[in-house]
Parts: sequence; C-alpha cells; structure tokens
Amino acid sequence: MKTGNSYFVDFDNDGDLDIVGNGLSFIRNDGNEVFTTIENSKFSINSTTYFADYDNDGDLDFLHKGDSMILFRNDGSSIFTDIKAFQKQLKYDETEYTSTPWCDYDNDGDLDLLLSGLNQNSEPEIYLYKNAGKDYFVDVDNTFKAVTKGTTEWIDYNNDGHYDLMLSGTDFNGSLASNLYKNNGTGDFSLLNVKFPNLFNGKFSWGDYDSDGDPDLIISGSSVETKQFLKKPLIRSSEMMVRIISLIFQPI
Ligand SMILES: [Ca+2]
Ligand SMILES: [Ca+2]
Ligand SMILES: [Ca+2]
Ligand SMILES: [Ca+2]
Repeated sequence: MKTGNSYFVDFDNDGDLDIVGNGLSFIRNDGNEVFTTIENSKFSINSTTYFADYDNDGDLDFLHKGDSMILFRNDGSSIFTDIKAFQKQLKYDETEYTSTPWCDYDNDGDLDLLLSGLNQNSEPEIYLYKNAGKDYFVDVDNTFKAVTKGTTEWIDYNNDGHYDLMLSGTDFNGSLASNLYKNNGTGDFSLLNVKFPNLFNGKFSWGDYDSDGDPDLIISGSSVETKQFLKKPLIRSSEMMVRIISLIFQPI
C-alpha cells in the first residue's frame, strides 16, 4: 500500500511556509493564521510529491506521484499548471522507490529526472529523462540495473562535480542488488566494481565521517532473501544489517 504525505513549502516565494496537502490541495499561508485553499482536485489520496524548480524561474514546481505521475509547473499567483505533455513523454506512469528523482546529472544547469518502478508486468524498470527545456523531457538510454523495493539516490561520491547514482533493491530476477554508477561527465555512467552488501529495503546515508573530504556511506537494510522476507514479513533485528563502507570504498 502506498502512503501519502503533506508538505510545508514556500510555493509563492513570500517567505512563509505554505502547505501542499496529500489528497487535498495547495493551501496558501496568507499570514496572521489565515490560510487559503486553492482548489485542485488532481491530487491523489495516496501520494508523494517531489519539489524542484525544474524550469529555473525561481519558484518550486513539483512532480506528484499518486494514481499517475503529474508534473505541475508553478506559474506564480498560486497558479499551478498540469504539464499534460509530460505524461505523454513518460514510458509508464507508475513509479515507486525513487528517493531523489530530481538531479542535474549532466550539469547543464537544469534538473533532470530519474524514475524507477514497476511496469505493467510488475518488472522493475528505470528511466533517465533529460530536461530539454520548455517542459520537455527526453528519455535517455541508460545501462542501470533496474531495481524495486529499494532506493535510488544521487550522490557525488568522488567529488568531481558530477552526480553519481546509487541503486539498491530487488532486480528483475528477484535477486538483491546494490550498485554504484560513476557519472563520467560525458552523459554516460560506468558501473563501479565495488562489492556492496545486497540488502532488501536498503537505505543509504552519506557523510564524511573520517573528515578526509569525500562522502562515506552507511548502508542499512535486511539481508534476508526476498522469498524469505515475503514468507516472514517481520524482520528480526538480528537480520538487520548496517555497514560502514568507507573501509573498502575508496574514491577512484
Ligand atoms: Ca509562502
Ligand atoms: Ca519553477
Ligand atoms: Ca540537466
Ligand atoms: Ca561524481
């Protein structure tokens, strides 16, 4: 079952926090405890929203993931425009387990999109969409191993100014996979030959714990196989794993 969220964001750039509500609408903070609901019936009850200024006009736009994937462009004056052409560009409209979909992976100054999830045959798929401007996103070929029930995360692990991609989850064959792809800065990525723990429902946390200037990784999740997990939905704490990767994971 999906879960929904509500968010505090300053969508009208007036310095106070407004509300974007799960299954509700945009609620503008007008100050003095006055809130104005802006009608919008397109929100799904169970939804997640990813905010980003994808058109670089200084206000927050957002991707709304509910029953379908909708891109809203913030046009100011509390007007949000459903970019219908965006949905037509998508290969599919159902996506899950994407942690950080927005990232300027090609360093051209605009935010691009990574979407991963299950297709209609319940197979994991992953798509990288390059922001081509004017609300248009181009599907870029990628060599990422698609996973589900895990995490995808952008991180510049080697401090070269290009965002790299970490993927963890269950692959097409039902096997657990954790992979880090180095962004070569030329529009393509290389799979790093680093053996990460393969974890179910893996989560990453990056931080420079040894203060040597590069981010280190804590990866946590369950080591149980998918089949075992499904038979045994409660994970015992002894089966949980947390590892600090820094010892084996050196920048290249
Ligand atoms: Ca505001
Ligand atoms: Ca914007
Ligand atoms: Ca970009
Ligand atoms: Ca990098």
